[in-house]
Formats: sequence, C-alpha cells, structure tokens
Amino acid sequence: MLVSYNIRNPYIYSCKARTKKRIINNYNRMKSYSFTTLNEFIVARQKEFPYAKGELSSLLHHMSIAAKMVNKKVNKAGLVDVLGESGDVNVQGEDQKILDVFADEQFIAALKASGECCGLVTEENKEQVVFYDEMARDGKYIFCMDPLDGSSNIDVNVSIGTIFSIYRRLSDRGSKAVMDDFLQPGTEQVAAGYIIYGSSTVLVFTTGHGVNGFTLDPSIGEFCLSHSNIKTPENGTLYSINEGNYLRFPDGVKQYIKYCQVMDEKSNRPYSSRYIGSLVADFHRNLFKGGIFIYPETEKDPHGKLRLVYECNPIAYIAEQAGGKATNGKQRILEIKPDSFHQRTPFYTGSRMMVKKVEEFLDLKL
Ligand code: AHM
Ligand code: MG
Repeated sequence: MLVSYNIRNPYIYSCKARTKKRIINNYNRMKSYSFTTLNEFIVARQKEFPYAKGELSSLLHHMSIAAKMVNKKVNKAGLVDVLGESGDVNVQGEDQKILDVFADEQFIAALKASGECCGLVTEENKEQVVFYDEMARDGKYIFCMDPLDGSSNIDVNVSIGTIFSIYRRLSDRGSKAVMDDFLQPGTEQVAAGYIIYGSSTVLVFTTGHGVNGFTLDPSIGEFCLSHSNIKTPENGTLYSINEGNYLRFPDGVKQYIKYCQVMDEKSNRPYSSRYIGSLVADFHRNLFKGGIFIYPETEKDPHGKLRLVYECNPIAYIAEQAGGKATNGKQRILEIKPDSFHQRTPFYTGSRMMVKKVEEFLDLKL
C-alpha cells in the first residue's frame, strides 16, 4: 500500500511558505513509506497454488479479522471484564477462561462467514464443528485451532497466542464434512500459522513456500509484512522446558538438560534457559534467536501435554518451513496420523542441530 497525499490540495497552496515547505517535506517522506498488507501479500502469492481460485486467500483474510477482534479484547484486558474463569470446563478438563471462550466464538463466526470453511476442530469444543448452511457446506477447507493458547498467562499480561492449521477437505464439496477430513496428518496442511499477542501483535504463517511474519499496525488496523522469508538459526543457545517436571522426565531428556548446562566454550554452553509457558511465545522467540522447545512425555502425562492437531502440527510446519525440525522423539510430528481431535504428543522443536542433539540423547536414529 502506498500512502498518497494530495499535494494539489488548494489548502496547501494557500499556506504560508514555511508551512507549505513542511507539508511538502512530509509528503516526500510519506511517498517513500510503502508496505505490503497481509491481503496484498496473499493475493500476490495466489499463483503459488496452481488450482487456487482465491478461496484460501479469502479464508486467511477472514481469519485475520477474527485475530484483530481478539487482539482488541486482549489489549483491553483489565479494563473491561474479560479476565478470569468462564465457569466452564473444556474437553481436556481445564477451566475455560472468558477470553478462551471469546476467542473461540470470534474465530468460529469469522470462518463460518467466509463460506470457505466446511468445518473445524478447536481446543474448546469436544466434537468437530460442522457448518452446513448452503454457502459453508461448499467450503473447500478444514480449520483446526487453539483459539487462545497459553491460558494460564492471560490474567497476568504475559504473551498468549492463537495457533491454526488449514487442510483441504477430502470429502466432496457440498456434502457434510466427515471424520477423515479432520484427522489428516500434518504433511497435508495447506497453510498453518500463529498470532502472538505480545509487545506487538504478529501473525506468522506459511503456505508451504517459506514463512512470513506480519505485524499489526494499530494505527491503520492492518497486518503489514514485517518479517519476510523467516529462517531459524541452524543452532542456538536457548532451551525451553518446564524444569519443574525434571524428576518425571525420560532419562534422555534429563541428560540433555545436563548437557545444556555444561561449560563448553566451543559450543557456547552453558545455554540459557528460557520458559514462558505459552507455546507460541516460547516458539516465536526461539524461531528468531535459535533454540529448542521441549514438552516431553512425563510419568504423569505419558503422551505429553500438547495437542497434535491444533498445537504441534501447525508449529511443526512453520519450524520445518523455516529450516528447523519437529519430532515427538520417535517420529517426525508432521507424519503422525491423528486418531482423535484432542490427541496429545511429546514435542521437541526448534533449531535443527539442537533437535538432532536431543534425539541423540533419546538414543534415536531418525
Ligand atoms: P493451553 O492450551 O491450555 O493454554 O495449554 C498449552 C500450554 C502451552 O502454551 C505451553 O507450552 C504449555 O501449556 C505450558 O504447560 P506447563 O504449564 O505445564 O509448562
Ligand atoms: Mg493451547
């Protein structure tokens, strides 16, 4: 978008010389201020999809509207009555926060209105949500999301996020979406991303052709391209894991943590421990700075804590597209065929060399 300024405006001509000069200087500065909005970017990239007719672009556009609504609410948290528990419990048995429910409703409404999505899976709903009105049942895409990840951080102004994943439906358009549509392996994702509601609000996504980041410019209400073709460092010096669970970790993970803490100049160790407790925020930091995020299986949670379909798959897709790696310790995350919507998995993701190193400790040859 190029900001334009009408210099032939009669007002400018009627101004005093000094004011006129200032206005013209401003105009010249603004002329060089050009940026790409999310909409412009996705329309320009449409040609990367041989059969695309603009449906995916439209879906992403509607999703970004919901993200702006959520962002607005998150920014006002503390001023308006959106903090605290909603009084309900979700399918995982966790207390839902008011903002969890608000975000879930916003995204569902926006996706339904797009007419491009025939159904979705969300962390907040036990069953799949199927749209069957005339427009939506013709929708080509399935959407999976964690509408507001990092719930425990909502009330204390720590970064939280939305994570999403988009698949092409397998069933016929015009029919009701079926189970198989929702249970596809991550390799079938056509797009995935996250929105981090942090010091600024940033949308990071991939359509399988690299990773790009868009920062929400609140003055114009648009996501603008701010990080193009993101590549994560091959190696890093940050490790992110909830060490409070140390005694319950598998031996390989315990040994890897000790490895991170050893002094070794050549490999820049000891590494720094950084853990926020919001997957999106922990991953986002490591993506740029280089690091590893680990949420392993524990004695208490033998399948890990994080959800494969709407947390790990989208993050894994971004990690790989940025040159990183994602595994459950035994298998590439994207190749796991889900059995259920809310399936959990151990998760190791981040800089390629670091993930490889932890795999060595887990005594795996992938
Ligand atoms: P949530 O979806 O209920 O917010 O839980 C997922 C979050 C992740 O964002 C984060 O990585 C993890 O749970 C933190 O868990 P823990 O508090 O056990 O370290
Ligand atoms: Mg979550």
